[in-house]
Amino acid sequence: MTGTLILLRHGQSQWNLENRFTGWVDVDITPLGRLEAEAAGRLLLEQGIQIDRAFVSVLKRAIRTLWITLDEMDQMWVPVEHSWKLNERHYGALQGLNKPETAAKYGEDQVLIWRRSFDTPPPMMAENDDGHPGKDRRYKNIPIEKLPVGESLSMTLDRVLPYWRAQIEPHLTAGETILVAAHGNSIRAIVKHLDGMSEEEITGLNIPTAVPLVYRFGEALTVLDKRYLGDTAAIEAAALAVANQGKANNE
Ligand code: DG2
Repeated sequence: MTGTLILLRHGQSQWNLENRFTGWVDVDITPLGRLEAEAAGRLLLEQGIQIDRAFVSVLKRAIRTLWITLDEMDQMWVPVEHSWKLNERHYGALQGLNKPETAAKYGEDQVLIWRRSFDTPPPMMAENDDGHPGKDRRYKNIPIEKLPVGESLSMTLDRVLPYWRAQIEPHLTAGETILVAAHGNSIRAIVKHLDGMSEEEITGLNIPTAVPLVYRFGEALTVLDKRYLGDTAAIEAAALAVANQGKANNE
């Protein structure tokens, strides 16, 4: 048998709570999000999981979730690599908007296309927007033309996958246990790849906050099995709640 992968979406963020499109905006997790991250750590600890290495985006909701989870496991010493390639999809001009209000204005079908279609990007962020990633010091070493101003899931996959193959896969092949702390859509991109999901199938996948998703791999990184840790009914309800965040009456 080869390695083990744990995919972990961050705990509830302030904008998850307010139901706003977040993307690359660097919002923190809420007190509930911290509790969720602690619970994720306890679940991993109960399974006796020993992390060899962690990977995380450069957004604080994922970073803090990783810290809290590793702290709960008393494994804060593990090497951690940060990369913008694991960031949430860039939600373009939608960033900051309230999801139900956007659904009331443009229609639930349009919001569903923006949130869950595979290859329709959101409206792009203006190049002179104050929130343009080119104005953010953490991205200063990345050529400006590589910085997104709005991404579909397909575009997110195109940046995540080369990073996955080059930086993460070799450690799984070497038999390590890897924790990846990231975001709803950067995780959906990885799951689409690992599960060989079609563009149609991936539209129905919603990732709940801070629930460890554990993959075990066999030879040539074939997936032996995958499972969420925790109470199945609660996890299904949490995934449904994520799906419903784009409904017009979901305040
Ligand atoms: C959410 C996902 O990202 O939103 O950017 O609003 O995982 O960083 O909270 P996350 C956002 P949906 O695609 O589920 O609307």
